[in-house]
Amino acid sequence: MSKLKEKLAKKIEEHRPRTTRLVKEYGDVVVGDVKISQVIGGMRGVKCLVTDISYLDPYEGIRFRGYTIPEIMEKLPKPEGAEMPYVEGHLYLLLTGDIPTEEDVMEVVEEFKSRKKVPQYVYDVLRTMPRDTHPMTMFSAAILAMQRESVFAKAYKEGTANKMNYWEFMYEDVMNLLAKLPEIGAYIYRMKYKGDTPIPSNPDLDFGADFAHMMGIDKPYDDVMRMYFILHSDHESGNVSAHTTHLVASALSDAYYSLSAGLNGLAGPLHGLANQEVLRWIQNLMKSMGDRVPTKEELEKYCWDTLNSGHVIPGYGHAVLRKTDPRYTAQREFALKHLPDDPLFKTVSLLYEVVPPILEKHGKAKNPWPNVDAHSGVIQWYYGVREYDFYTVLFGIGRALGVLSNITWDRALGYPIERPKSLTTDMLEEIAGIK
Ligand code: CMX
Repeated sequence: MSKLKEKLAKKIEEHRPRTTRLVKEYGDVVVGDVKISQVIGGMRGVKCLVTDISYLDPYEGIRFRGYTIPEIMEKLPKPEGAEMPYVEGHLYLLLTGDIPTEEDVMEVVEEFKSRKKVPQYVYDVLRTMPRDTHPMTMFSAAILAMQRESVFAKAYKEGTANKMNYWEFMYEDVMNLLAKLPEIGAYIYRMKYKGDTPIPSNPDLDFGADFAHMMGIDKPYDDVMRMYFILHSDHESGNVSAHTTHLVASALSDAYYSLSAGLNGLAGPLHGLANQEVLRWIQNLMKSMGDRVPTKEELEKYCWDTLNSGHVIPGYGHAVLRKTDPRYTAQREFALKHLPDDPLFKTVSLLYEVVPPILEKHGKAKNPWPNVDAHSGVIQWYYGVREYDFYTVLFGIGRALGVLSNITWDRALGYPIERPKSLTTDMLEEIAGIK
């Protein structure tokens, strides 16, 4: 057993009595009321999920296992000469709750290396799809195609899996799957956009560096991607990709089925696809200006035109956050250091000044501030990844770290199949006293 798995086993043993006690002794304690507006309104704010992996405070933003983004960037071990931490160290933290030592991280790096070979049939599946298929469809299909590899599904079928050891099989699937995602993502990119010239994985490189290598992009893109994958990893359990992955896994579907489903949710324009939408939206504007940075007045007009035509301003607003997303801030700081004079970055910075007061005046969005997607595309664009349809795949590789850690813990803590109750409109009218 790997040291990470051993540590996880210990953490799970320690944690299980807490969950059992809450259910058995305090199961009837009321957590909160649910209003009709929440029942109809996408369950906003209803407290009905548990995760210890990340917590999203509306004003402070995300904390991973209790650590803010700046703390994560400072405390996690980094490769020599790198600005950003190992992605593998972040996974260690998400799974165990502990900051890993350099040695702990190197073990995960080695574990990934031993699991990263992608089966040939995955490439065959990708190659049979029409080349203009959206890269998120390809990414999700590749993951689903690998379901036959699931050790969880095999153990369940053979009867060796039970409620106490489900997590051990889930862990194996999770590690096998995560190790392969950079190669699948980069393969889709090079096949689709770079004249079908995939670059083989370099077995000596860590997660972020190997991804940059397979994309064919030089330093500091390895650091860009380490930052990117870490920032996008987890955002509590209620967002569409996390919740879907958790929900599907609650039926004891394995990690392949669950992640593929979660990614299909990430592919929606109100969720992960917003980073593609931001770039498309800004590019349309810049094209109409002859590729120059628009003035503040021009940007204001463009924002109002967007709103008045009934569309959202992509990259702004959030269901939970009520301030600038710290994931936006982290990327902005990187951009200020590495690409301060880039025209696209200048436009994004100008939008940061222009959009919040407009959304406030517009009076609909509860949060006028930028979210992570407002910034992600600009940095990719600067380093040469200009095919913005691909951006959500990058988000998906990062998001997999969080949602797969979560479903490992879901199985460890014996969370049951999810099944909220529906009401009819008649019933709601009766509750409201109007029927
Ligand atoms: N531009 C224009 N209108 C917006 C808006 C924006 N950026 N954000 C919210 N609104 C509108 C909503 O569409 C809604 O309008 P209606 O009452 O007409 O339906 C109203 O303001 C209230 O919405 P809200 O409670 O503030 O926001 P929600 O929790 O319903 O939705 C989100 C959150 C992110 C989907 C929404 O802010 C949005 O559509 N933003 C633009 C897309 C985006 O950036 N998505 C990425 C989010 C991060 C991620 O998941 O990746």
